[in-house]
Amino acid sequence: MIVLAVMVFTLHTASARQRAPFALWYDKPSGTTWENALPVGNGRLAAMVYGNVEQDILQLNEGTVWTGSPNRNDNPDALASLPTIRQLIFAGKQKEAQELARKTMESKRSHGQMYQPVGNLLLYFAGHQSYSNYRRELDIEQAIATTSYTVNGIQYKRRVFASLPAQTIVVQVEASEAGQLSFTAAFTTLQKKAVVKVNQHELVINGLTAGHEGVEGKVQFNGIVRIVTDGTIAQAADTALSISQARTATLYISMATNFVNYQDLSADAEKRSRAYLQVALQKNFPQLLKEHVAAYRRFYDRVQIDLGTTAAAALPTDVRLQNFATGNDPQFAALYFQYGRYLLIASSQPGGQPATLQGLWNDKMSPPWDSKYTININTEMNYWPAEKDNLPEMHEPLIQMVKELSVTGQETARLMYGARGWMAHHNTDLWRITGPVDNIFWGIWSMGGAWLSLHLWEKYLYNGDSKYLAQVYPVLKNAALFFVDDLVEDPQRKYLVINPGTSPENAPASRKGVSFDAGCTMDNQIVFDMLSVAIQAAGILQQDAKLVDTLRAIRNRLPPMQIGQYGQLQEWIDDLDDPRDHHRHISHLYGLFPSQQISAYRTPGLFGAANTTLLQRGDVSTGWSMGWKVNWWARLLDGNHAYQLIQNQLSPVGSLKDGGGTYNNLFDAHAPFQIDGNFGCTSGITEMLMQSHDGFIHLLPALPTRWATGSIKGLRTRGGFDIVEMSWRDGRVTRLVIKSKLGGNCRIRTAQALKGVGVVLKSATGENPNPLFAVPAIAAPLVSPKAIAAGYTPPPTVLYDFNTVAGKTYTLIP
Ligand code: FUC
Repeated sequence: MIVLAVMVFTLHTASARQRAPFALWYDKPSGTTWENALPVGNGRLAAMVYGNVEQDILQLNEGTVWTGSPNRNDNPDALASLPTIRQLIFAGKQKEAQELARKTMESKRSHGQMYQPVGNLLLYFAGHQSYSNYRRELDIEQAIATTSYTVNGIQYKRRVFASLPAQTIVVQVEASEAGQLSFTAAFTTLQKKAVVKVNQHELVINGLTAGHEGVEGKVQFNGIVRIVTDGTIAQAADTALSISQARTATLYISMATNFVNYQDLSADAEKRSRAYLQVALQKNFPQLLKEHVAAYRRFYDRVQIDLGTTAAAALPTDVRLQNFATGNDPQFAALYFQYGRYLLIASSQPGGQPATLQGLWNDKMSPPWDSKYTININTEMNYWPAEKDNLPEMHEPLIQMVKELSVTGQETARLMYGARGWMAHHNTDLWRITGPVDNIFWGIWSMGGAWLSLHLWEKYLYNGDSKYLAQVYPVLKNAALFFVDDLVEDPQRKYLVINPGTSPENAPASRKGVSFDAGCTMDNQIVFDMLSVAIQAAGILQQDAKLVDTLRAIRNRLPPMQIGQYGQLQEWIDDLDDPRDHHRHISHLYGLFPSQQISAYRTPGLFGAANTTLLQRGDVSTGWSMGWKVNWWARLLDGNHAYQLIQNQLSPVGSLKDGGGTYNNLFDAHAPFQIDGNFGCTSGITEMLMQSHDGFIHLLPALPTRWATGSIKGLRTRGGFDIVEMSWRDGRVTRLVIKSKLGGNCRIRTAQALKGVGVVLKSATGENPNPLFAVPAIAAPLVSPKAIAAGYTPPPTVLYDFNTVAGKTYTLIP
């Protein structure tokens, strides 16, 4: 153990000069650009490290510093007007329905509260105007941000990390010679109701967040920066400390609030913050560093990826970003993949809040879309990598939020829709609001609760843990129960539909500005999945047999997916799609990803239609939309098109016409910064290499020519298997090592012949009997007479099956 710890430490010291293969690094400071700064975080505390030489900035966040206080935002007038709204929509008067809903359904209270920063820690280094040997980096193998440079022959180094075990952000500033380190530390904040003071060797901030949209601000927050040094400390101003004649100084940054949960603000912020600080102060910098690196690596080290390395990998990160779309830098994609895993570990930890639109990193008092939770795609996207990229613990804050929404959303279901169960509209926040948010065009969408609930089920498909399933079952059941009461019969077609519904944020070209409709494709798909999941979960747990019969009967009456006049998958129940529509939301392709309703092997017609739709919508778009497209092209088994999207997404912001891209710190750009695209693309890269949604583990389903040779270790699959190792050369698997965690049969799809080492592979057909690969049967698609979509014939593959024993590892070779 001790030997290992020493090794880790020396390795790190070496990496300050020689770059770690998985690091972001730059030869210039960030200046004043936040999107140049480097993020660290422990799921609760976060800092953006600018690495400026003379005046460094650490912009600080704590995950529960939000405006407002416990509140609800339902509109109680909705229920009385619902029958009229429904009738108008069925009568083709969508516009009138929407206008009525503007009065009766739109929230007259909060449209969501804002996630806000605590403040900035500023470090002034007098006399450091001219420097040499400058370098700043974020080593994502160890989660440490380092800035180093030389002034007058003295080397200076600053290291910053956000420690999970110590619950503090730790900064170490050092000079290569004794007595040569002098700087001033100050705390600033944009918060209006905050006071900064100096308390001996500490800077202390205490504040109260603001009110917003009529909801009083009641979050009290505290931050303490304690400085420990071998030099001298003196008060420099009302709000600043100066350190002089030192060799090193360690800054312990502690932050906390009075937030206990979405309905309880009874904690003592300063007491909490001091308690964290006291624990951290027991340890010195090397001890804190060692335990931080060990805690981080427990998650990070589970997955390793190698897509090949070219000379381009030696260049600074911003230069690699400039060159990526036109060059050959496969390691950059691997770095971006691991950066997604880094960001999830840093922004989402058990006991904390889920990653917001900006993860845990926000410097603005009024951030874009409040930096809250947009649950009609963005929040779900944040968690796509969690299970498959071996970070299931990071999924927990989302699961906890869904459990809480299943409580607050009951009142919304009852009050606004007269329904049992629970629901949420298209946004939520720290207070778990479930009423509609924003203008009526966007806000009336009833699927937020159900889509999020499907994450709870997805976790089960990976862990096979029926105790866990029993614990989350009430959430799943009640999300389905909402639909039992809320679906209504379409008088003409006789289907059961959601009315009013929308295809998120889009409207047919013929009904500009009117999103309201009934039986929208994505609504049908999510209802289908939610009912299927509740049916399967009830079956496994042997509960609610009568309800299951009801759910089955309802599911049989949902509208099937339809193929329209341009060969496209229809977005609406009528064939209204415009093939020139390039809208960033392509919600009806939910059925292709993340859902498994559209499959190359089970539904070739729909698969062809999905392909047509995606071609019509085009490639370049906002960052998160491009991230989703990487997953879609992977599911469409087109690795080179998926790679094209990665090239688009990893283009410098401003270089794509009408699109997002990537900032120098590799944050995804909507633009502005939104972290969803980072996570979406990480998920997409995984889907290119391995998929497990369709009743089998598909090896290299969408490998681009650029990644002909490589390996990946540590991915997880549905069914309870770990891909211990998958190596490939010239596009063909050379070795697959797979660990069975739960036993049961394992089914593999591959484009080549494989044989088992000490295990006999049978060729397989039909449904996979392993219940953790459960793929619900779906209704046959409706193909309109005018449809031009050709069915799709997938490239030839073989399907193998073998029995496994829990805990055993199996090797397959060509
Ligand atoms: C949805 C998207 C926007 C943005 C916002 C946060 O409204 O349509 O593009 O991502 O969420």
